[in-house]
Amino acid sequence: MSYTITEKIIQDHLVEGEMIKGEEIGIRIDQTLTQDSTGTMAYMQLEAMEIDRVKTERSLAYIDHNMLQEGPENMDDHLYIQSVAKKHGVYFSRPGTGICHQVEIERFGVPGQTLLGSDSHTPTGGGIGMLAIGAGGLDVAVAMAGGAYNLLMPQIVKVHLTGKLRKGVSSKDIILEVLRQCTVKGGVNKVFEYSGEGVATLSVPERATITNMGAELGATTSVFPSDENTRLFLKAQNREDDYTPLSADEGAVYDEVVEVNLSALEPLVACPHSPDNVKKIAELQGLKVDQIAIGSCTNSSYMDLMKVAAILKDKTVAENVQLVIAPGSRQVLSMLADNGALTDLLNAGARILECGCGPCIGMGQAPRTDGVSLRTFNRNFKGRSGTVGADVYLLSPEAAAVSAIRGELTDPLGLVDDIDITMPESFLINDNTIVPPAPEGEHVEVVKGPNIKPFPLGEALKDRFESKVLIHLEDNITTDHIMPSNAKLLPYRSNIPYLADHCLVPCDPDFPKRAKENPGGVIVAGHNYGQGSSREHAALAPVYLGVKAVLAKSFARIHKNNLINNGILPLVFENEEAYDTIEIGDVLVFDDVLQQLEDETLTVVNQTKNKTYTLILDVSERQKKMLKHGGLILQMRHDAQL
Ligand code: MIC
Ligand code: SF4
Repeated sequence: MSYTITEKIIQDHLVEGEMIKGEEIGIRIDQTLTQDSTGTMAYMQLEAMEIDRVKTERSLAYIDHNMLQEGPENMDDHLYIQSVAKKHGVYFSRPGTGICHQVEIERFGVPGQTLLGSDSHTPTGGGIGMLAIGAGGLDVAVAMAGGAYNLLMPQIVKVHLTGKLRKGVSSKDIILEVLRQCTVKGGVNKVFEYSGEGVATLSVPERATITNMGAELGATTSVFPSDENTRLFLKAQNREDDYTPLSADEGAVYDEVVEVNLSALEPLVACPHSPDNVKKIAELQGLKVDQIAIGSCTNSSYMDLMKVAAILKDKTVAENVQLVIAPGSRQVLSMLADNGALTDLLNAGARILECGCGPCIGMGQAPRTDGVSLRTFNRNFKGRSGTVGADVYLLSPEAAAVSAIRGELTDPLGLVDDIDITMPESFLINDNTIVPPAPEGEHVEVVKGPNIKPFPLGEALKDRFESKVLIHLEDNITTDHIMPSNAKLLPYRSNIPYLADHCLVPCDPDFPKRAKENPGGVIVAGHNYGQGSSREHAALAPVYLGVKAVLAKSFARIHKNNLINNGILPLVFENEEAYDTIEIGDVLVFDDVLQQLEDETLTVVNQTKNKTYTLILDVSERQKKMLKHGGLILQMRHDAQL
């Protein structure tokens, strides 16, 4: 038999089910990661499972999102995570160490292993040959407790890379091209596996840019082979022992093939307000720019920032532009400081931010009213930058740097031919801000600030209920719409009652009020509902508001799991025309629900419109059980009493 990389790693970790495409399997998780804005909930859920020590090979808790600290809430969250991590056997990456995905690749990623992270960009680890998957906090808590991670055996897409990138074209352009071809909903329940002669031309950080932004395809994950470049990267990180070669077998079978000829690729840009709205920079050349932000887990590696520094050396950022740069990790920042590149950036007029997510999640640096911001990030959903009217464009570090000098969107082709940055033979290594857990048995007090409120629980599924339609939404609603995040809201990630008042407000400011006045309501949506982040808050806030079901044309993978884990029914219209006949305020009657749940098809009556709809519940037996109990935690409590 010939196997793909994905199949090889899954086979090595398979603990439940069979590798049959589309069927649920369970895999053993070697490593987990959490970050602070999803971490508080994940660790409260771990505490609820009453597990003394995590059972994974290594688990890490990062602080990278919530770093503005304009009130006590953020640092309270940091201290909770620090103490709970220490107690339960989790390594703690102190704030300032860097963005979880960047640090993970640098210091912890191991080819062939599995990684589950409570952040949708966990697939960054695919750049080093891991099967790295993003999930909701509860799934990560289960993995930390030693449980399997359940997923549908994915379809495998071969992304065949031929040729070699020209100067001025970067790995960001490769993933933008894949997004252009496949769209933000083209990757659901698929793994994108990279192959072809072009792979060897890309370093691990370049590969990580691609696997990182593969999240925007809605994919389960993306993965590169582990080869000589992987070995050299690990060696430079003084981790050569972690290297194992890994590649697909000759004759491995793929479900789809995407072709990208690197030699023919041109610098690209994702236009507002979706990462798949991709155009050639050349077509938009000259667009006036107000702000440029370089960084995020997609493009903040040492090599990315060295390229930027080389382009900016002895130049000045255009008068009309504010340039901000957030290095991905302390390793990156200290190397730039050591070799003088930081001085080049500062002298050009760049503002250096601390190592963290920063503007990517709207934690500062919101653009001006109706401004144009070019960013090397991965998401440009409307309002995510903190300025609702701003237009955010996503592009490579090279394109961002040349645009910063000109003050307008500029195609880097032909402008950066003299820039030559290669991988260093050794990176600067200092893990002193990664705090190890306490030895087993040592007493550690868990510190919980007053803003940390218990997570909400649903209730067991009723056999009959009536629900009002609370909102009617279009396609591609993101979790940034459902549970917005910005400098004002991120401090409340451990306070669902507070956050619930902001649920779906970008779509309809009256939603929270309407939901509270009509408990037990439903959400109606189009395709790809819940795309984007892994934040479980986009399910927990609706739970708090009493939402019982989401009726959609289709769902994004992580959000669908988060709904099920928390007891909300994810129902898909059998006939999409039904979507058009429903309006806000309609009363839907759900009857004989428990039997219909078993049948995976629900007949629901719209009492207001006198219509009947057929809705598909595409879930596994395991998930049916959760839904019946009102979510995994309630199911666990129920099982524990038996
Ligand atoms: C994001 O990029 O949207 C985030 C913020 O990193 C999220 C996690 C979160 O909402 O805390 C993600 O990608 O999962
Ligand atoms: Fe942080 Fe942005 Fe990456 Fe999310 S996408 S982990 S907010 S840098």
